[in-house]
Amino acid sequence: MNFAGVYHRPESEMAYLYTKDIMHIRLKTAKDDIAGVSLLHGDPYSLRSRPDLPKFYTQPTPMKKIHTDELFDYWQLAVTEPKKRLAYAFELIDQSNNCFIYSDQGFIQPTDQRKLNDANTYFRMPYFQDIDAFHAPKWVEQTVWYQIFPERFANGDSTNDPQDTKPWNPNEHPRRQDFYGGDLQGVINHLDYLKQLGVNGLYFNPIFKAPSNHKYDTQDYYQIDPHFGDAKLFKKLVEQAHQRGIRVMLDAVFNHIGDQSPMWQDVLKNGQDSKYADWFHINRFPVTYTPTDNFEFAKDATYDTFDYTPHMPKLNTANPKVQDWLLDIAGYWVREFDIDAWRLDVANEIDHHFWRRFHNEMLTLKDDFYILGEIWHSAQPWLNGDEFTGVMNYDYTGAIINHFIKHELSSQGLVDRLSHQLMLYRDQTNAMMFNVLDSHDTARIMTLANEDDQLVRQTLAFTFLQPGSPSIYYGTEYGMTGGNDPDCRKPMNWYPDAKAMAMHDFVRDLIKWRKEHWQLIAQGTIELTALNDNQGVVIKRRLNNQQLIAVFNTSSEPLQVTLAPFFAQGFSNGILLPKGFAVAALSE
Ligand code: ARE
Ligand code: CA
Repeated sequence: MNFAGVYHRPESEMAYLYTKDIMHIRLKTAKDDIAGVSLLHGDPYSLRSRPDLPKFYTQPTPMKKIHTDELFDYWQLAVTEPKKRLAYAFELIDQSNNCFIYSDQGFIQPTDQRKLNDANTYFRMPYFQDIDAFHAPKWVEQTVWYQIFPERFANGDSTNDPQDTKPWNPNEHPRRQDFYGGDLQGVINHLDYLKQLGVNGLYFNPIFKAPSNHKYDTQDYYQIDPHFGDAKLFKKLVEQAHQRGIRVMLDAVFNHIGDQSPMWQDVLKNGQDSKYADWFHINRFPVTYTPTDNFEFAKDATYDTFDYTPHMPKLNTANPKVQDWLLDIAGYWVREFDIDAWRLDVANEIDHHFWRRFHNEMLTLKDDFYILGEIWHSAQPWLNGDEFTGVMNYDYTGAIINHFIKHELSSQGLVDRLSHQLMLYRDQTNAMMFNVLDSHDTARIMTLANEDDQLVRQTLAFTFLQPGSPSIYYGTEYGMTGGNDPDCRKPMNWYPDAKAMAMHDFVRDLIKWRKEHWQLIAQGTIELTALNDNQGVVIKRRLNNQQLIAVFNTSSEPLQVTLAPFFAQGFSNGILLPKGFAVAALSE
């Protein structure tokens, strides 16, 4: 037995409340090392009161191997305990039939009655505290998101256009400073379009007053940018979206503020004497500042910034005054405008202390509020139930692109990667992920796929079968193209040709399917299998009697697939999958 490969951590994603009285327990062991794992479990107090019994638990309960990645096997079991307090340990049998018990005191022999009768031997969940559990807002499980970059979605009011607004041309390559006149009225005008497409959540890039076209350099968090509209119009937008069953998520840019903000301007003017001096991370006075796009400048700046841009001085969120102010802003848009979610910009560079306050305040205002962090790497520290509900799943994006499109990751590599990611989080957290193939920060999937429509359809279908909510970046439904920022921000193509319409109908059907089967996708188990010789991937989802099998041919050749091993019975055998195609079967 590879003892060093065995790992468990209480009260983490390896031992958590799934519902208020069901706990999920996980164990990690070295890949292919262990033949079987069972859980010894019971109420710790019953052990003390019955010292005569050899074991306080009844029978060890077998755990299921639910995932495997490059290095490890992952075992899981759902348990409950009438007294809502749990002591547990793992009984492991290796390939040569040796048995060991893995406990809070390390490995012990199964014959060691003295240790087995000692409550302190066991891992503990001292009490099932529902208030500490990770709670997933139900509506998110049923949501298909649509991301809108407001300056580029639709121009519904030419009277608010910025100076030098360019004609709306979806084929043009936008430059960094260009304006095209998109606004909130444009979104309102297309709410019925979005409703027909089937999406039921809108994620807006920033809409507050800011000089740039992307508005990540906020000047005033309490004001809608005048080029987009005003508070009254935004209120109307939220109301009309809600009437159509569509939720609204805004972008909270709290890591930094824009250099045109009154706070930063005051620091520039008054230096150390500014009442905002400790609102920022200033390393030395006097503050030297050159408003330039040249990132080289900020490498030696006197203050901390987002990335190396002088336009975005970093806020000191450890300062209680800054915290109170940001929380007031966050609350204002929930209370007064009834938004349903915040997406948190550069969420990983802001302190956990602030995010815990943020979580408490938002959930007090709306108990099913969704908090989405922008984090590009693994995010366990933020996803324990007291900070974020989900993160933008760019880790997933990378794996999909590397396998389906770049072919730098094998089928087995993809399965390993996705399985690994799923095991970083609680099952209910996986259902809260925001799964994107592209966004305003990346090249568009159509361009990455070399404009191969079929390949894009395949990655979309694959994404819609994953735990988590899929998000469509505006224009993906019409197969829009675009390289990295700013090219991925072209004006929306409102005059689709036949090819674009075919993609639209595919996306619409996929959304409809996802919404009809939300329970299976959000709550069902998932099994991923690589097909031999790097030919593709099989996804198996199951919830009660409902079962879905989808086979994706990701090789460059047609592929003969025998479905029999994946199904108990009843499905036809030997389907020929053309290159870049997927087949799915559903049994109710
Ligand atoms: C753009 C260009 C720069 C250019 C600058 C000049 O990207 O190359 O020099 O303009 O003006 C916003 C705008 C961007 C703008 C940026 C700075 O949308 O167009 O940059 O402001 O002015 C990391 C962060 C992540 C961040 C990305 C961009 O971790 O939080 O970088 N994303 C958010 C938003 C952006 C926004 C900002 C932050 C700033 O979503 O739209 O930019 O408010 C790897 C790393 C990630 C890294 C990622 C992308 O995978 O792991 O950490 O994300 O690459 O670079
Ligand atoms: Ca306009």
